Amino acid sequence: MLMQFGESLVELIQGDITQVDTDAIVNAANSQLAGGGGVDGAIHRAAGPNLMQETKRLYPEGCPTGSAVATRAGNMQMKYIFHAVGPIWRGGGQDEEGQLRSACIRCLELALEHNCDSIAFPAISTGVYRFPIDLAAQILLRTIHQFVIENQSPRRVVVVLFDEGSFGAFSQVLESFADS
Ligand code: AR6
Repeated sequence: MLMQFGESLVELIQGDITQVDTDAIVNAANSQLAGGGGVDGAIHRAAGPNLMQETKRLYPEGCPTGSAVATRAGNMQMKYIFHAVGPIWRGGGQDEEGQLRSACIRCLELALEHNCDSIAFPAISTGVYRFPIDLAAQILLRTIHQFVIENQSPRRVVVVLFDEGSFGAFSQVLESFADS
């Protein structure tokens, strides 16, 4: 599914983010940047052990929740990985929405800083961290919309959904942009 946001094209696909052809991909990391399962595990497996070495060297203190840091992409074809730390869902009263938004904004800023014309996001926080998928879709897509309208960049934003349910939730939210 495709939609034009100003000068930028936003694309939803179902698949594996390690296989996309964008300049940068976003990882759903933890604040220790310690690696783990889910999309983080898949990215580290595809990138190889150099990724963990580089991450530890550049960011020994990790990365705060609601932010993101950049590394190269090891054995993968993209230029960068932006390691975003989304919030753990604790019911919504602990600024989880604001933290998801700021992690997403930081990734888009990193794309600008590193001259990336294209970036791919996974559904940050919606796996192990249990953020509700519909709310996550609204936050991610609204944040992307606002950022690309204001900055005319990145020109291509791909959101990669791993499973059919997530793809359906994001598709519904993206469709609602067509009516607004
Ligand atoms: N490509 C795209 N999306 C994927 C892939 C993939 N290869 N694999 C899983 N997903 P999660 P979180 C989807 O749990 O909730 C890790 O252990 C998945 O289906 O990966 O932010 C980290 O180290 C879900 O929709 O990330 C942290 O400790 C989405 O990616 C913690 O989990 C996010 O699920 C972060 O939890």
